[in-house]
Amino acid sequence: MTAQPRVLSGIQPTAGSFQLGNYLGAVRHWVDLQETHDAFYCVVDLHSITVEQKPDELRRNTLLAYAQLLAAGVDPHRSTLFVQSHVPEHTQLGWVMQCITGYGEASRMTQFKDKSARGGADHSSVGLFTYPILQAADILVYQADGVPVGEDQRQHLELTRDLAQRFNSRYGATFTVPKPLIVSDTAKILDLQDPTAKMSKSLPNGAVFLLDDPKVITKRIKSAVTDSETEVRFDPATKPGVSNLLTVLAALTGREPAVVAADYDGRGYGALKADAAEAVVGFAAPYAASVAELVGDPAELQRTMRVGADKARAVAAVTVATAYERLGLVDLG
Ligand code: AQP
Repeated sequence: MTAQPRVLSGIQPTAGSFQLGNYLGAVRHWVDLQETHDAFYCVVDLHSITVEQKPDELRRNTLLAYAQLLAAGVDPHRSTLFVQSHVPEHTQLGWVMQCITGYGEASRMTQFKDKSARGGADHSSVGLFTYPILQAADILVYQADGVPVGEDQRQHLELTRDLAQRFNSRYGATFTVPKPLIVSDTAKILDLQDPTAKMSKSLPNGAVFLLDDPKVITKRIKSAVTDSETEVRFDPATKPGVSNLLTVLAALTGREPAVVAADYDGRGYGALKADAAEAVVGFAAPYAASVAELVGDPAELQRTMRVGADKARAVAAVTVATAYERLGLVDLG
């Protein structure tokens, strides 16, 4: 039997709940990828501290993020599901990667420019600046073959590939050079109040949080910004708000947005919003119940986390030892 290709992905515990875009754009695909890949999934808590977090909230959000991945269908027996800070090899390799990254190269990362613009560059941490380099280490430390990427992460994966190739050519073949994994129908979900921006945990006004009360979710979707026309049509360029609702409803019902649009011929935006809200709540309500059950048993959750961390470390430690040896760092024997 040939080994399955390895895939790596992570999610930040930057809020008490995932938003709808995290699920439709990433996590639901992670669940499917378990069928065909040796999957490594992590809650990237070290990435989340690149912006200030309150310690109690971070602890709670990390447990909730881990529980949400389980509730969404990540199977800890099939996949390696862990918390990034439980595997110190990420930061060990992260330092090595920083040392082979050019300052100018790091400066070109557009996500830093976007995220630092929100709070002002003077208030941004060096960690936010070097975030993509730690992300490269996250991937390379597991020798991942593929990384499921949305458009927003493409540049970071390119950096990861460059760093892997640079290390390999300087010190000998050490890292698998990962490829972008193009997942079909990866939906990019837009902010409900500003459909020119992507939905984000850190922009809570326009986000649908999956662990919110169904009434809150419904209200959020019903007050989504649309446009001054009345025709329901899938046209992301000129009708981003309506198209976003169609994308959500289509993703949750396994159809194409343009096909979904045809159901609303002559019915208007109210009917579309009501159906989109019903579909989201139909998913979110049992999901939230399952998360509540999982966090209600912290000892079991911790046990599952420990198994995941041990499985991850077994792989990561080998990579770091090899990289250190290639670099010329002295081994204690
Ligand atoms: N709106 C979105 N549509 C589709 N996919 C999305 N993802 C995030 N938002 C959308 C995908 O979710 C995965 C995990 O994301 P993350 O939490 O690690 O970081 P992020 O992309 O920065 O997500 P957020 O929600 O916007 O978090 P904050 O506000 O903390 O930065 C990724 O695969 C991402 O593509």
